[in-house]
Amino acid sequence: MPDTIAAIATGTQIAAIGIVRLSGERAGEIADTLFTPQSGKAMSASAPRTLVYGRLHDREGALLDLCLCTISRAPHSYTGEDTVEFQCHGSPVVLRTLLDECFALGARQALPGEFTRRAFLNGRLALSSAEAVADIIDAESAESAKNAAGQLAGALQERTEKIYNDLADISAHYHAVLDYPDEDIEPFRLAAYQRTMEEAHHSLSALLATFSRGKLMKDGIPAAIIGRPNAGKSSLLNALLGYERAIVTRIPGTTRDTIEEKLRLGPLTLRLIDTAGIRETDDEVERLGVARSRSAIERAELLLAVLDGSEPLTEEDEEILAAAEQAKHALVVLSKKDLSGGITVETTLPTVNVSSVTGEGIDALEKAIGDMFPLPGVPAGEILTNARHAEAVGRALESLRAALDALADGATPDIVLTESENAMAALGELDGRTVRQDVTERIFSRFCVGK
Ligand SMILES: Nc1nc2c(ncn2[C@@H]2O[C@H](COP(=O)(O)OP(=O)(O)OP(=O)(O)O)[C@@H](O)[C@H]2O)c(=O)[nH]1
Ligand SMILES: [Mg+2]
Repeated sequence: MPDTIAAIATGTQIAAIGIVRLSGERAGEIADTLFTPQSGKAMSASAPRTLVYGRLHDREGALLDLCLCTISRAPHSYTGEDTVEFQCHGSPVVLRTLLDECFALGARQALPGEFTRRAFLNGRLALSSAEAVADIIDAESAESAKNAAGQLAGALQERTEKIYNDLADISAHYHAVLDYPDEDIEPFRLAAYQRTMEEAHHSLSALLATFSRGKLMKDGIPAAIIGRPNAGKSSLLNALLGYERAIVTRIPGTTRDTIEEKLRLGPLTLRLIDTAGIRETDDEVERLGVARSRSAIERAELLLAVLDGSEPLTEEDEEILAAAEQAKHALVVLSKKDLSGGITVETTLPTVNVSSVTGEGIDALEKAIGDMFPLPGVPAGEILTNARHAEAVGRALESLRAALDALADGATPDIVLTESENAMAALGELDGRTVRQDVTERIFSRFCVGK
């Protein structure tokens, strides 16, 4: 068992409960020194995976807290090693003192993600499940958290493992025929291989198709509010957020810089970006702002094109409409519905009339945005959200396609075999069985300390 690591698992804020966890050879011995169960028995003699009430004290016996402690024995623990968790009152001071006592007794500070890394290295978690631990912690919506929970429970692994095993069967058969030509082994079953690989290709293509939506689910949807000066962009930002985030005046050119705020809309997380009104200007600051607006348009997944609904369209409005029509997703927002002089706009884009002053139309706008980004109709856990996973699935698909082409062309068996094994290697990177060590190190270094 490697050295013993310790960390505060619950952060540094004051809270009702705070947890210090230990993993490694000395975990039990440290618990015995610092914790006395009410029963009088040693903690290391307590039943594993059971909460034990008692007195937490320092090495000299001075009382630190009354708390709960639980011990798990290798390999039946999260990390696969002996582990101890102290559930104390959530006082940062108590937790820090306890941690220092653990260090004095031979534990060392855990690195970011080190508990989960040990769980992976000890075969307790597939790599894709270990990554889902970070995703569930970082999730910004219930849907995102549910998908991460599904992946934590092995949804991706199950899906890819079946394909991996089918390909491994093909591979084994190929090797048997090629390596032992004299034995009485059934000859190649090319039609069956083809069917298996077609099915695998189909399943992985469907999985990869979820990634574009999955990425937006995980990272949020960059949504730029664009329009000419005074169109009502900042007012719309404020109305959507529900508070006065951006300065609003009747002077055109009020917003000079982009302003970004997160907005939760049911299952969606928008990264709303208010921009400087786009126009030709001699003012240097405003010109820089307009350049930022244009770059926000480039980066946005969704454009909210705001047109002043109380005034006739201008040339600048036409330019905004043209940009929106080019975008991946866009909505036209006709602002200032409460004022008279309503205009109509000819566009194929969905159009919503709103008043940021009265709030009229804001619900309809939110609904229209939601309708643009439906979730893929697949079980939780089967939406790809991780670029590393998508990249590996993409490579597996390329190799499968090459293997299928080789089969169809009547190529020599070794070509089919090589491509099929390349596909297996790519799939193995998902659950971690064929992943390079520097890749796993990079993955776990992004975790928080204590996880
Ligand atoms: N009556 C009414 N006035 C509005 C509405 N939305 C915005 N306005 C007014 O229009 C003017 C410009 O609003 P802003 O939200 O600052 O417009 P903007 O598009 O951000 O303007 P710039 O930052 O200059 O590009 C202000 O006087 C707002 O009060 C609305 O729904 N109804
Ligand atoms: Mg503004």
